[in-house]
Amino acid sequence: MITMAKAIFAPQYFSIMDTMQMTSAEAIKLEDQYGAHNYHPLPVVLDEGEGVYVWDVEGKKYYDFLSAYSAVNQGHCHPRIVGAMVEQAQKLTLTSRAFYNSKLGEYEQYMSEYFGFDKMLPMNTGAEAVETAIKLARKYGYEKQGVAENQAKIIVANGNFHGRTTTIISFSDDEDARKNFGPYTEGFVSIPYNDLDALENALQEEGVVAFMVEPIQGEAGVNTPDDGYLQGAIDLCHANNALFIADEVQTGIARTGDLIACNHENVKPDMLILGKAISGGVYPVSAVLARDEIMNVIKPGQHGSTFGGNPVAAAVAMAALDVVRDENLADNARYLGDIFRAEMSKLAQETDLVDSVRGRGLLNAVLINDTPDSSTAWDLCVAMKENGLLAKPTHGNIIRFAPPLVMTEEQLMDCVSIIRETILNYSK
Ligand code: IF1
Repeated sequence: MITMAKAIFAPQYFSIMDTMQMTSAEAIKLEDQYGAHNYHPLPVVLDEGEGVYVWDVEGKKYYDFLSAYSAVNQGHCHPRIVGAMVEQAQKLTLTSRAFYNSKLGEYEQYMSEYFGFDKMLPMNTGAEAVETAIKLARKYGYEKQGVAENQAKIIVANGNFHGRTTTIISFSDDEDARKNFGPYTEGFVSIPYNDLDALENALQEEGVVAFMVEPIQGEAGVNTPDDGYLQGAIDLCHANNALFIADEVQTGIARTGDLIACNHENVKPDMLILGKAISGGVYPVSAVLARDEIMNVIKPGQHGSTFGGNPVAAAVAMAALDVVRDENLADNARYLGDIFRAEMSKLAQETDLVDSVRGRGLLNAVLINDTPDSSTAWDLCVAMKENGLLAKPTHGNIIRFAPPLVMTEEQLMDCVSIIRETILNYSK
């Protein structure tokens, strides 16, 4: 529909290619034939997005309840963010860091002040930012904490997801993410999530330089820790000369009802890892923020990337974070999240199919009452798709629900109705 509207009201955007739009089946067939099979997408082919809505190639409209895994917090194609990208892209897109550019210093100051740190190191993907934090923590340990060379250890939590590089999957306990990608990188100690005694014991090991953790574990099924866990963890780290590193790639940027999830406990991490919605889903942007004492262990030529800190990323990120502040997205996420969990808890009373709901802000998951290897969660997501709402199971029987944070209460209640009707009318 939007395509036809473009043709009538904005012919300059209507290209002959639009009349050649392929069908969903054709698009899926092309991906199957020419694309690596590293994903198993829900059978829907998206073609347009605006705010909380997406449209498939046949023009069917959906609520997006995944937000590209919390990258589209500001809503699809937010005009302020797209506008900033287009304006910068017509001026200067990439210089590399061989030269200075007119946007990076402004962006670095903006980010450092926005999140309250001395410095930021710009990268592109979340995994690159996680790798950057690992390198910073190790180097800080060797050069400032007297850790013996190549003996640095970083504590991580069971059930973690921090990305898909070979070092990061080396400390994953998810066999799908890890199996047959060895040999694995050494120097990581895994402990149970949400267990301060386990953390205290692990911190006694020789050479521990940091504890890296997701304040809420997203992929593991939106595991929210006990209140006090983050404060307890950072206190234990500091009592044992270790850094507390928060991976907020998914929980950051207002998703959980605070700017970053650590703010829920007023915890200020030694290193903050951000990605995804820094750009509103418009461009790959990630970053690590830290105080000078940590960040200054990196000297020229010791780390970087071709696109890290490019002018377009800078312009997009500043616009995207302006939107988070100006549209009060954290408050909206907190307000709507409370409503969503209340409605899902009511639904759990109405049907045996729903076990429980958990989460914070608009990062939530519903536990389906079936075995993790059952197809029930998947089948429910396919049925919700038919009813105009897109969500996807995380592990097995858990459905993650994470809409853009710009959603209105009316839209949320419309989505609750779709979820409720789909589940109540579901039969195997
Ligand atoms: C996929 C979910 C998975 C992340 C945290 C770093 C990264 C991620 C806490 C790496 C990325 C994405 C990756 C994507 C699906 C999604 C995801 F949890 F968000 F749902 F996989 F667990 N830290 N999460 O969540 O960032 O390099 O992807 O930019 O790989 O399937 P990235």
